[in-house]
Amino acid sequence: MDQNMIVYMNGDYKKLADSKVSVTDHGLLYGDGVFEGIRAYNGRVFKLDEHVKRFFESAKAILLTIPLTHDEVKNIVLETCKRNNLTDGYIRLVVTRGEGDLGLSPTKCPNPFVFCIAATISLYPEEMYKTGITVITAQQRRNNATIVDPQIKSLNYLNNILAKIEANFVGAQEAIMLCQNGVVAECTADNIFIIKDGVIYTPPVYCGILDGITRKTIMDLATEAGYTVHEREFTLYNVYNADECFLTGTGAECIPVTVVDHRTIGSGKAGPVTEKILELYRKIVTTTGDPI
Ligand code: PXG
Repeated sequence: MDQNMIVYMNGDYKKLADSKVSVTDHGLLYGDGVFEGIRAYNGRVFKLDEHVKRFFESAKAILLTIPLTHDEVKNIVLETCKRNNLTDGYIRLVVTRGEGDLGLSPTKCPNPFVFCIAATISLYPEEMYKTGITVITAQQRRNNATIVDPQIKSLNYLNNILAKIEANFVGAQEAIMLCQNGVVAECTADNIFIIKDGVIYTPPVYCGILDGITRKTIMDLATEAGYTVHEREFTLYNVYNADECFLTGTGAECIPVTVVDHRTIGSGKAGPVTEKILELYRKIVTTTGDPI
């Protein structure tokens, strides 16, 4: 990354080269913290309020008090983009428990550490939005919501990383993760949708998934466009026999899935509903959002 890039760190804007984190920060020692991944398109930050809201809600769930207001966090994101002349890119907003001693307890961490990076992200190549991607089902099950609720966008992503490694091993782009009871949950950094007989299905949040902002945006866009969208549990059988399947996420947008565990999905290329939804999504991301 460009070492001259400007990063927000607890009240200061510094060059990346000078933005150091202590080895005693509990974000590093224990994954104790939460984050957001946000996109900017065309000089605007997409769904900034929703991301900031989820940032505070994740922090509340882990009893971490962010020493800032919602509006202050919004301004940090916008200002970090501005200082990097960023019009299109990826923003990483993070709060860690801060520096502490070598024990687990956060009581020794008086100062949460907030930082924000505005940069770029490697995306799926454009042709994959036509050909679709290949996914496998991971052996690794998604964290159970009674252990660490996947609604918390925490700094501990090992559950997802282990599933991603399984996909990498076999040359697949993503991995479907199942809940403990075997129903489909989500992918490692994306929510999942299937389409059968013109109806759109996505697993409910109580299955133990991240309450994705792209997921919600796409459910709303699809409903407005006249599709029926159900939040309903389904199994791999339903994925294999779907007419279409796509994944949603801030990074992936709405990416078609055309092969799952060696089964071809639908026609084997991006289906008409997926293409329509991607078109609607690309329109809304480039025409709405908070100006930088
Ligand atoms: N599930 C999980 C587990 C995620 O991490 C999503 C679903 C989609 O959520 P949103 O709110 O983005 O629609 C995510 C999002 C990265 C990266 O660094 C990861 C995400 C988003 C952006 C970038 O790889 N995860």
